[in-house]
Amino acid sequence: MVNVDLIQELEDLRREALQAVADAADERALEGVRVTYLGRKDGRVSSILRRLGSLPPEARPAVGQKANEVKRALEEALQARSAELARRDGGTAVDLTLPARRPWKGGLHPITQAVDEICAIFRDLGFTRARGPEADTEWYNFEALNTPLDHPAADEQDTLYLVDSVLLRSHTSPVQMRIMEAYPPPIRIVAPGWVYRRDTPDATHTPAFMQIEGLVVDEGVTFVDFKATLETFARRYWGADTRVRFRPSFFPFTEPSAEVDVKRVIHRPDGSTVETDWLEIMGAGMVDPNVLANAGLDPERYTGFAFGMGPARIAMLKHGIEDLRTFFDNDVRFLEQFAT
Ligand code: 2NM
Repeated sequence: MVNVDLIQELEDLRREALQAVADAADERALEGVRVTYLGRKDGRVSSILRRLGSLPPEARPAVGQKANEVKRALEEALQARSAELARRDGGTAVDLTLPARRPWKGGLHPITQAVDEICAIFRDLGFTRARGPEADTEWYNFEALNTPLDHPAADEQDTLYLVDSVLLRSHTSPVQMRIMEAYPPPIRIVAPGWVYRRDTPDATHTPAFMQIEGLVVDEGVTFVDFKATLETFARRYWGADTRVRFRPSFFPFTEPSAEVDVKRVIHRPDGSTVETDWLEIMGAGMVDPNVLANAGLDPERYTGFAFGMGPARIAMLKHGIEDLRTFFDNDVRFLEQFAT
């Protein structure tokens, strides 16, 4: 009779335990169920198995078999429910429908982007990209460009000399001098590159900075060509509705000289527009006859115009960046905003 009672008890235990497994709301509750029925010390199925030895011998096989059957069924149910809970909890912890976070693979520096955009516009206008040495002589950097060595621009205080009469170029104009010497007109070039000045870094100065200068020399080049070319550039870069203004200025190597300013039209998302203040984007002018003569060109036959700008300044205006130094901190959090 004992074995019949125990077998009935095991059947009841199975039903009760499987229900408890199904009701377990989380992994903790499930572990509670496991301990209640299968716990090594006081588990209700375990203790029946432990008591097997005290049963009459003829009752042992049937009770043992039933107890093991219940134990296996319970173990399977616990495992299945655990997997089910993991799937459910996994589903709330990780939203598999979110787009993956892509690692940043790098991008062109915002100054490099500005250089490329500016050069691409001049390329459409027939200009070639030209390069030259970053260390050059006083002749190419100053004297040939109509800038005597006692001129304030040539002051040793402002220039990084390497050895006597050899210095880090303070502008890319020496490139234009070398091109004029090496190639006959017509000349249409842009010369982007690093230039160096003895400056203390602040929000608007760095001792090394990127410059783009341009030069056009041919027979019959006039002030109209000069204005039209730079106006076309400004409108292509800043937008077709940009206003362009030429303000009288002075450079040793151009006469007359001008500062070129733009006034941009900002288009707001609501369709309205607002104009910016006048922004200075470059210096420019008609090439001084002395400069052409220094390059071996006949100033009676040839005329030309030249211009110079700082792509970092252009990038600052374009992106609303306030401090030039942020371009050179190499902080990826800053730079990755401009990656395309
Ligand atoms: C500027 C402004 C005005 C310039 C002049 C020359 C050269 F070589 F033809 F004389 N190259 N670049 C020039 C003229 C540069 O930068 C603000």
